[in-house]
Amino acid sequence: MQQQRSLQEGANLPFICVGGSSSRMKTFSQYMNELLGLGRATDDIPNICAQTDRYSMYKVGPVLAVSHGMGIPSISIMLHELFKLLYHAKCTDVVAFRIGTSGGIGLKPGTVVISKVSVDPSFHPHFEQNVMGKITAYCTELNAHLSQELLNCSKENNEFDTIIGTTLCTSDFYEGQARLDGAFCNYTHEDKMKYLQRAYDTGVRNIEMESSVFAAMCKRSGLPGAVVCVTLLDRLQGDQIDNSHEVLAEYQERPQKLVGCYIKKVFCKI
Ligand code: R2B
Ligand code: URA
Repeated sequence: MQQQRSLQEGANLPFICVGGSSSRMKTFSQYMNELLGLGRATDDIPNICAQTDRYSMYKVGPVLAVSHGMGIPSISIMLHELFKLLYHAKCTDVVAFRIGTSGGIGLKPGTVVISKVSVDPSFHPHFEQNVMGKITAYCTELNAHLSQELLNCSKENNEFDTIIGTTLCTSDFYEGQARLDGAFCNYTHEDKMKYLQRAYDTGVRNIEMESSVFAAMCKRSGLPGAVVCVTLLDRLQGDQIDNSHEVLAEYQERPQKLVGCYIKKVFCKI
């Protein structure tokens, strides 16, 4: 029965999971293989996009895990190509997740933030797409039902703090996120703290670099989408990520666990 189910769901690919790092997406596919009892040998899940350096792609049963690199342009290219692939493969009822890392604002490091909406650096809830000099603003709200289901998974597991909050999406890690430790910095510690406080006051709880276009493209294509990112540090306390490698590795498993829990629940009901 389990085997039959996995074959059926393999033909239709309901769960798209994207994340920045190629190795993290490989680990995620191995984790999902175990969690869903798909019975593949761990080292027998190949990168099916190995011919290109653009991204890595791993398929296990109903899960397609794809890496997207860093920043809006990088994820945008991958999502265009992925959505075309889903269209030509006639996939239906697809749900999309971005799992990743972020900087927290006023949160204990290791807290997982499920994005309610992604805002731009001026705190507007939209993604501006410039096409031939004409700017169109696309809505960046994430799917509320899916976000709530993910939060429920966290409550059931009760392993780490998880909240639903606003996510700030920037085009730069340093000046774009008000860091003081980049190569250039024309503002003061006080300016930085004012900006981060303003972000917090508008509901922003974490900062990362891809959620806006992910949210906008999911909405445009009608896919329910969720963004689940762990916070690696509290930006109100500093700019540098200084936890040990082991601690950071454990933090990065947290979004995978939440999304895995949700997928398992849905998969086992099918
Ligand atoms: C989180 O971490 C990366 C920057 O270090 C970026 O891709 C993101 O969104
Ligand atoms: N990713 C970001 O974009 N910012 C951080 O501070 C940490 C991870």
